[in-house]
Amino acid sequence: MFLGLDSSTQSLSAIIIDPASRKIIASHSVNFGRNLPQYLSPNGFIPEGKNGEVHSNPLMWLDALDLLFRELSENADLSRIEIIAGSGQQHGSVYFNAKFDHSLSTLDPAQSLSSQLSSSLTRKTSPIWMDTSTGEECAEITASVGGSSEVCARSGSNAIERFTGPQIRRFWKTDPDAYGRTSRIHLVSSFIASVLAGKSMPIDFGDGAGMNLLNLGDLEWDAGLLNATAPELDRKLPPPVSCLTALAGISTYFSTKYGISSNCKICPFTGDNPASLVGMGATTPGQVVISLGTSDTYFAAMPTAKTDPQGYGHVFGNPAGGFMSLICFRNGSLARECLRDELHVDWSAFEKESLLASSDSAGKNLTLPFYGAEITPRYDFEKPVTDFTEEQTPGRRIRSLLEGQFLNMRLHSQWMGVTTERIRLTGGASQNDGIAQLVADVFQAPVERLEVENSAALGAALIAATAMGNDLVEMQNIYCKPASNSLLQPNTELGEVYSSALGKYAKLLKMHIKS
Ligand code: ADP
Ligand code: XUL
Repeated sequence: MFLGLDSSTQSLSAIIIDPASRKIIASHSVNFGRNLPQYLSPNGFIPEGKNGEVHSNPLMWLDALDLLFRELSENADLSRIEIIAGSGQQHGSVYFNAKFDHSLSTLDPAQSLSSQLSSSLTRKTSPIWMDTSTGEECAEITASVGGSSEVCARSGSNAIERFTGPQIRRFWKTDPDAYGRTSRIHLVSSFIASVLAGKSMPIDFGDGAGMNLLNLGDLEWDAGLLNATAPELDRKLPPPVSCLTALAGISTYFSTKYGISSNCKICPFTGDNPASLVGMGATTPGQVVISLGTSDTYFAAMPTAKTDPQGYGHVFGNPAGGFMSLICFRNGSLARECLRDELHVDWSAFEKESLLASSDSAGKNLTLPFYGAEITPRYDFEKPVTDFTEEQTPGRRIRSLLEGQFLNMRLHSQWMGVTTERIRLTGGASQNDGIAQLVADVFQAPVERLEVENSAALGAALIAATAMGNDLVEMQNIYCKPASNSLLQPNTELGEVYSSALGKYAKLLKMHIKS
């Protein structure tokens, strides 16, 4: 059996698979807000941070780990788990003093993880991906290395506020003493893997690429970026490796306390998006994943390594080898909710039948679908911009907003040069057939939704099975199955309509951003 873990923003989840029986044996989740209310983080982070700061308490992640294993061990036989792999929310970082490695190797099963590791932290809270406080540090790193295109060429992304390098620089600038006392900096992913292994684990390429520190050419830490970020950083970072090889055994803390076999091995953990790429069965080019969550994300395996000339998209490592892209759109469900509330309707107005009623208007009315600041494209929008050729009825406004969102996505993913053979849709809004059909129509590709919802934890379990010698594609064929009746075919009559709307959308966007 193989265990996949995902330590995400709001919860820690586990999926145990048994490839021999082709079954999922157990899945379980601990919700930080609900199950650990003492951390006062209802959504997994400390509310009301100042100056764009969004932090979480790493002790909460440790308590979640103890709680998850306690509850899992009550419901499943953990002695049969051969390998554990996992993923973490990307970009978040955890800071430790020189005592950390010794504390990890001598953990007492009679006590909790958090009580034993808290004195090793040099920074009590961890900046996470929602943090936007590092604009100044991004500018400094960019200037020091020689411009945005240089940072992007080396690391796969422009310097980005939530990325770990700019966050580390800000820590060094604001608390140089604590930075000086820090001898180990982990990502959320490598931190959780280290705790399981009882020793510091390396950082996986996939997740490491979200730091603005990894050189994608040689997959080593980039000396120029390290120097531009903070002093002596090379000594504080674990080495970068692939997540596909189990490099360590389980620590005696976990084997004694939760009945895991002492032969169980641990893989380096990856990021939640690379793990999701695996769990969505999309590690080969041509398969695109669109996640319609709070924000919308578009990610896909890349046929060849290249970077976004406009600097909006990111390049991360693909756990199956090569690279993946990720493009994040801040105005996702939040924008859909704004229009829904403005029109005093519910989600049924976005459903298939309602959208069919406005199908004659396809591509005729344009909306730049942004209710607030956007990152793709980067611009401080205040409200949607419309250019309608027909009267603005509620039905047409909904169609036009959704078309605008997916045209914007199509426009800003063109640089990847991917031929979209199939789209796998996930996230809260993916269950809405109307929205899913518009994705199929705008991209002119079939859309599917999968049976298993937690794609990152599933992907991690598949990585664990692959590390044991199973074939990844075979594992994906077993576990990444479309839910029955979830396939939607594009209306090919709209192919021309949306190709022409794409050009008009691009023109409107350019005009607005310039003005
Ligand atoms: P996240 O993981 O980013 O927290 P989810 O993937 O759980 O978000 O998606 C939650 C969002 O899904 C909600 O904010 C809501 O706007 C949207 N949503 C839920 N149900 C529907 C629906 N039937 N139609 C459209 N959107 C929906
Ligand atoms: C990706 C990103 C988020 C986090 C949390 O760049 O910031 O998707 O990985 O899920």
